[in-house]
Amino acid sequence: MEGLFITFEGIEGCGKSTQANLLCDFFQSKKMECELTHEPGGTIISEKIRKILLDNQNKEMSSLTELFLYFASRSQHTSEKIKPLLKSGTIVISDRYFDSTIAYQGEGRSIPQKTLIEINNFATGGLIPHLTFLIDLPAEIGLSRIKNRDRIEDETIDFHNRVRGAYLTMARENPDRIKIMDGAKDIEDIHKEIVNIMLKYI
Ligand code: Z5A
Repeated sequence: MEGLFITFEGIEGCGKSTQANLLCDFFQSKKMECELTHEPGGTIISEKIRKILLDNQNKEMSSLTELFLYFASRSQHTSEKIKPLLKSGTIVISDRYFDSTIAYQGEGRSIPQKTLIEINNFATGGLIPHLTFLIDLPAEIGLSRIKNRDRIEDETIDFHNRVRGAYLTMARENPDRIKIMDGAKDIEDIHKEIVNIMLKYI
């Protein structure tokens, strides 16, 4: 049986890594096979690409270089890790995936969405998550939770607010796949809501 592909999305500091970890622990406590991964990264090659992408010193990186590095990381990640795990029936939870590209490179860097969707389909063979949790939070609160800011976190509040807006638009357009969670609630409360939604899928 094919596994489940679940992604967590949101602006930085929204709490998605915390929730992704808790959900994976929940599945494992129920003796279900679950693998936690993240983007950019997730494989040895993709982690090397991640270092280039997030390096604070790479200020001169163009928007298109950035875009193709995210896709290179994702292409390797899906072919080497995500697809084989799904094929073996494992639940795969990824901290960020393609919706991040629509939000950050589409809205944040003004690259047309149609182009992003086409390249993404080419890079991943059209792999779409079964379910996505968008942990929604105002940019000011998210950024205040982060200690060491990387190249993208260093963008302006306006950039991060536009990214948040793009996520909310995507969630409204894909209500069956993308579930909006209130990131301002307590960690445990958000986790319980996520588990309740998950119970309908497992
Ligand atoms: N990016 C892109 O541009 N295009 C793409 O296609 C992809 C990514 C895939 C990756 O950064 C960067 O790449 C990211 C988007 C871009 N941009 N930036 N910057 P990353 O992977 O290094 O980091 P991140 O994904 O942005 O977020 P993060 O730093 O890992 O934070 P988080 O996952 O959202 O939050 P957290 O680690 O779970 O929590 C942060 C802190 O808040 C921590 O101390 C928690 O204990 C606390 N926390 C969590 N939940 C709560 C609640 N509910 N209340 C209070 N405190 C909380």
